[in-house]
Amino acid sequence: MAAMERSLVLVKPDAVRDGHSDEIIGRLEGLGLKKVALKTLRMDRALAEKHYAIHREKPFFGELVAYMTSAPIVAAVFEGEGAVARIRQEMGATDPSKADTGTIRADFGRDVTRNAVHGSDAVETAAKEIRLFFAEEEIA
Ligand code: D4T
Repeated sequence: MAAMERSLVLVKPDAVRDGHSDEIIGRLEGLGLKKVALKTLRMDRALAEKHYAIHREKPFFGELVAYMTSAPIVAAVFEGEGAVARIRQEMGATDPSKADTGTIRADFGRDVTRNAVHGSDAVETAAKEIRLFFAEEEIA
């Protein structure tokens, strides 16, 4: 049986602005995962650089940080068995044009940067990411 896990989900600026955040969060709740934290915020540069620190040397880092700080996002923590992998499956491939039909990125992503959603890629990453966005007292 898959272990109880937490994952950080970010609904990215275009998806929030287009009014898709409730639908995206709802699809994840529909997997049977528990939403234990939720907030809308505008990421500042320092937060975006920490969240994407692993990509610092990548050619797209500057564009990614500029994008993620360009407008409000919705951040959520989901909890459940196998939450990390199940959320990533529901999100679809990084490039929306390659994402499976019916996935969040296929339905709401525009391109590889404006790809609608972020989900933690591992349990250890999730713990670090969640700490960047939420105080423990903000998580149910
Ligand atoms: P995250 O981590 O946001 O859930 O995305 P993925 O795990 O699916 O994708 P990733 O780590 O390869 O990329 C992280 C983040 O960078 C953006 N990106 C990626 C971008 O802006 N331009 C690019 O060329 C690539 C490859 C999208 C997700």
